[in-house]
Amino acid sequence: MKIESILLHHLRMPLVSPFETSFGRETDRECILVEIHAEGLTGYGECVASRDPGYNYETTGTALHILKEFIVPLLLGAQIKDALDFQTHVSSIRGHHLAKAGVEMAIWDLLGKRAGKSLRELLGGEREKVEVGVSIGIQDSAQSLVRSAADYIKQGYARVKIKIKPGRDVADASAVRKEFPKLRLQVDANSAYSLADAGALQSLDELDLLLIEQPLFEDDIWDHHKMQERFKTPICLDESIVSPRHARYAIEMNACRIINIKAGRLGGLSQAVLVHDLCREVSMPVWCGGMLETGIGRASNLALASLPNFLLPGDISASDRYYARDITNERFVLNADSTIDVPRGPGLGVTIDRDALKEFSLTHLSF
Ligand code: OSB
Ligand code: MG
Repeated sequence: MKIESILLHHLRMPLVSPFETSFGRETDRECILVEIHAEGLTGYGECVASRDPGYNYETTGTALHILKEFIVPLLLGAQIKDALDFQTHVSSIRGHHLAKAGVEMAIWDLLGKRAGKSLRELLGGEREKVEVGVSIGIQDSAQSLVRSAADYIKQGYARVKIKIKPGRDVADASAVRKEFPKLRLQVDANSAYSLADAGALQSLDELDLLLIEQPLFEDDIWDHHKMQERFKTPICLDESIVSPRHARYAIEMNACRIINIKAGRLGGLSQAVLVHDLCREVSMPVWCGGMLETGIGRASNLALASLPNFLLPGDISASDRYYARDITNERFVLNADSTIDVPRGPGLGVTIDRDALKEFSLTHLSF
């Protein structure tokens, strides 16, 4: 399909409550909404870069630069057959996966709209609803963390992830475990430890956690292997898995037993499916991570998480966990069984609320 025009909307949206991780505290979330026009259709994609380079080296600033100067010129007027063809078009650009993934998502939305098929159908997803959990940021104290977890559990979340950092790890996780002995509980360190200080985490191994997510450096695989040898709890890699090749390295090195899949970090949904398939071949479960997405990215995550090897609940909470007002007309709600329905309409299956888009736009560029 021929790419006729592209719009980039730089957005800033207030979060319902601040989100604190080992790399910082966010009260608003920035992202870039990619809008592509082709064959009389409009496709949307979300670039999940944030304002600061705390999770990933990309930011909304670098993504706008790479999109404007490099990706858009390669695409305008080009014939793009599918997502892999898009990857070929941008293969001269090293890295910048979050920027590429935002565009790839818009292309999937267009392909689905043209074919009259949902993204779930296009990707080969099998489930009509997917199991989800909630990711809770670092709170002021272990007591307030327990209160927050209790509140989400009351809302129906059957799996809870808590963020940890040095000094706020074992005691926080133990407090939640003590209050909820049977809860499906996991922790995420976002690369806050080195192998030398990972000893501080040893007692996490007695808390019956589902997994310990990305304890060590964001680009490390080998030290995670050494850490996994010392822990019976599965290590799960997030930041380190930036391509299907890195997933293969982690599998071959026994660096983890579970992988968190984020299409943004991997450079697009096509790459996320490749990692899914690779893990499935070796019976390694995966789950869908989150980046505090708007309704656009959330629709994409739900479709992705409907693939068969997504065997653990995703970080895909209901819209009201993140935003009082979203940029999609549709809002995602939690079902009583801790699931969220996968959209059924063509493409992403959601529509844009233009007034909300205007309210949250810092700038927009059109090409
Ligand atoms: O590491 O999984 C992470 C949010 C921003 C950046 C990194 C991460 C997260 C989350 C939130 O944990 C997951 C969500 O969207 O609910
Ligand atoms: Mg993570």
